[in-house]
Amino acid sequence: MKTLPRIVLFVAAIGLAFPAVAAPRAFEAPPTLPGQGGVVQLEALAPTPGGCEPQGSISRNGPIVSAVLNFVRGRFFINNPDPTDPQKDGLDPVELRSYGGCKSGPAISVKPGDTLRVELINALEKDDPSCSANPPSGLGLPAGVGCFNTTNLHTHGLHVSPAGNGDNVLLNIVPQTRFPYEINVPADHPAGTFWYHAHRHGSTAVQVASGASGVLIVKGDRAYAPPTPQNPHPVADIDTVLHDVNGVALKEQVFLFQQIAYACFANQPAQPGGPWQQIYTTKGLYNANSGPDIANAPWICPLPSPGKPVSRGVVENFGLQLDSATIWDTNGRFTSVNGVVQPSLTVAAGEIQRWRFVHAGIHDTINVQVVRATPVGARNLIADSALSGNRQQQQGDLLAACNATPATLVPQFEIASDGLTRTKIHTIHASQVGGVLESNYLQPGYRSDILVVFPSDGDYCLLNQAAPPSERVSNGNGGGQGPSNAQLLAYVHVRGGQAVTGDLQEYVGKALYDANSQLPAPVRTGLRDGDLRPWAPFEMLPPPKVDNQEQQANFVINFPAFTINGKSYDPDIVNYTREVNTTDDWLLTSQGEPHIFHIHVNPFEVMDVTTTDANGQQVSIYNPDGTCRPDIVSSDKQQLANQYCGMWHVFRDTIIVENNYQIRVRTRYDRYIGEYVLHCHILDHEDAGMMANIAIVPDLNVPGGGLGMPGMHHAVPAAKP
Ligand SMILES: [Cu+2]
Repeated sequence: MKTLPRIVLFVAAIGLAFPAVAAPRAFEAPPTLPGQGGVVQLEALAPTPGGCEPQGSISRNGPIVSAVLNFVRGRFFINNPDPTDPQKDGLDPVELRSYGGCKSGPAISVKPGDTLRVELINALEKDDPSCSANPPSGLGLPAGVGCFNTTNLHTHGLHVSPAGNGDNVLLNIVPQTRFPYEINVPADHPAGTFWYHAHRHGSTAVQVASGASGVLIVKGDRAYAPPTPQNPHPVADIDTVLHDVNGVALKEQVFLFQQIAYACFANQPAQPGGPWQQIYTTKGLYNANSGPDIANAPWICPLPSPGKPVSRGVVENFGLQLDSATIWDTNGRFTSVNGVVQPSLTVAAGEIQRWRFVHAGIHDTINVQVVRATPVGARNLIADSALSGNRQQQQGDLLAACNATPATLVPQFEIASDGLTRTKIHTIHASQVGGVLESNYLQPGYRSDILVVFPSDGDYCLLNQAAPPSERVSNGNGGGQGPSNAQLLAYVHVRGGQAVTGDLQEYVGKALYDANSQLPAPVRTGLRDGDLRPWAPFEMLPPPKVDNQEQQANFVINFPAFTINGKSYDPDIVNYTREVNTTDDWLLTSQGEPHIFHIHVNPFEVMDVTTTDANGQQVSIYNPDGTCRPDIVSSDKQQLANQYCGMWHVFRDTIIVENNYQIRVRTRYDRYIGEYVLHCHILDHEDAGMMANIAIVPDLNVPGGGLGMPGMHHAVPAAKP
C-alpha cells in the first residue's frame, strides 16, 4: 500500500514527458430515444452536465409513433486524436446546440404508413444576440443570417406533405416554445435511409454544423410480389432480401458523418464588437482581421489559466467558423461518425453488412473508400487504432498505412442512393473506366447504402480520400471541395469469420441468391446479378407535357450575394409556381464554384450530365448504356465527371452541380401541394441566400392556382418571376 503514491507519481511523470496518446474509441451506433417517458418540461432542460442522455422519448401506439425531441444546448465531449490537445484523455469539452444533448441526434425509425408525431421542444435561451436588430459586429453575420436559437425540423428526403405541421421548413420555432410536428409517411413510401436536421433559414448552417442532425430510417417489410395488370409495379422493400440463408437480417451499421466545426474562444463578452471573436489556433488567436497564416492554422482548445479564458468548443461565429470554402480543410477538426472521431469497428471476414452512410456535414465532400492497411515500420498504427496528430499531421502515416491501389481497395456495392433503392447494384471499385480508383462521393445531404464484405483477417481504413488537384475548389477552376489530405474516418478490424478468396461481387451475388429461394427463378437470378428493379421504387419518369417550360436553377455567388437565377432568397417571393401531379425537366448549373442542389418533398431522376468538349460543344459524359465515357473521366481536366458516374437515370434528392457542367433532371410534383424550398446544401450558402421558394398548386389554369375561394386574399401565390 505504501508504494502506491510513488506509482501514481511515476505515472504522472510519464504523462508529462510524453503527451498522452488518446485511447482507441469503439464504434458507437447513434443514440436512441428511451422507449417510454412522460412529457419533458422545458425548465428541466438546462444544459446537460455531460455524457449523452438522450432527453426525450419515443413510443408507438399502432401506426402512431410519438417522439419528444429536445433541442438543447448540450455539454459533452468530442474525442480528439491530436496528442498536443491538452484536454484530459483527449476529450475536448464542447457546448453545442443538439438534439437531446447528444453528440449526434437520436436515430428514429418508422414504417411506411406510420404517422410520426414529433414534439419539438426548443429549450434554447431567449436571449440570442444573433437575433437582435443590431447583432454584435464581431459575429460577422451576412444579411439574413442569425437567430441561432430559433429552429425548425426538416425530414430530408421523405416524400411527405410540406404544409402545415408537416415537413414545413417555413416555420420559426422560437426559444422556449414547443411545436407538434405531424409527419404522415404514406403507406406506399419507399423504405430507406433518410435524415432529419434543423432548417430555419439563417440558423441552418450553425445548427447543423453543431451536430443538429440524426438518421431517420424507414423500414419496410413488403415482400416481392409479381406484377399484375392491375398493379404493374408492386411496392417491395430491399430490406426483405437482405438476410442470410437462415433468414437472419444482415447486420446494419449507421454512419452519420458529421463535421462539427467547434472552436474554443478567448471569449470576453464585454469586448468591443461583441462576444465570440477570438479563436485559439496553433499560431495564435484567429479573428476577422487575421492574415492567412493564422486563418489557415488548425484550431486548438488550450487549458484555461488566470487571465486566459478558454471557452468550451462552440459554433457561434458564422464568419470565422463556417463561411469559407476551405475552412473545414484547414481547421484540423475531424469528421465524426455518430459523434465519435475515428472509431474502431470489428467485423468478421466474409460477413456481408449493410452500411447506411449519411453525409450530415455542411459543406465538404467526403470521398469514401475502404482500403486494406499494410503495416509500416515497427508499429501497425491501423491495427492498434493509434493514428495521432491533427489531420495534417496524420497524413504521412495514413498514406503509408492505407495506400489505395487496385489491390487494396475494397469494393462498395451501392444498393440505394439518397435512400432510394437503385435499379441495379452500383459497384464502387478500381474502375475499368480509365483506371480510376473510385470513391463513394458523398456531398452534404447525400445518403448511400452499401453492402460491404471484407475478404480476410486484417485491418482496414474507412477513408475520406483526398481529392486530386483538379477536383479542389481552390484551384481557380472550381471543383468538388474534396479534402486536400486523405483522412481516416474509422478503423475496421477484421477478425475471425471465413475468408473470401474469389471475386467479392460474385460472392455477394451468390449469398443473396442462396438466401432468397422464395423468389421466382428469374427474379432470384436477377438479384444475383445485381438487378434490383423489383425493389426499386422508381424506374423512369414519363416526359413532361410538351408545353411545360424547362425549369432552371443557376447557382452563382456575386459576393456578398448568394443567388439562384440572380436572386438571393426572399421569404416573400414564390420563385416557382408549379402544378401538382405534373412533371418538369430542370436544368441545373453553377458558375464560379460548385454548389449542391437539393429540393424538398420529391426526388428527381438524373437524365443527363453534359460538359464542354475541346470544340466548345456540350457532350454527355455517359455512353448510351449509362456508363461513363472513358475519354471524359480519364482526362486530367475532367475527373470531376467521376462524381456523376453511376448516376445515370438514378433517383436522388441532392446532387452536386459542378461549374462547367450542365445537369438535367426530371421530377414529378407528386401528390402534395404547398410551399417548400430548393437550395444549395452547402448550408452556409443557403443561409446566405442560395435558396428559393416553390409553390405547388392544384391547378395552374384557374385563378389563384386553385388555392382559396374567389375573394380570398391570403392564400394567393405570387406571380411567376
Ligand atoms: Cu452553394
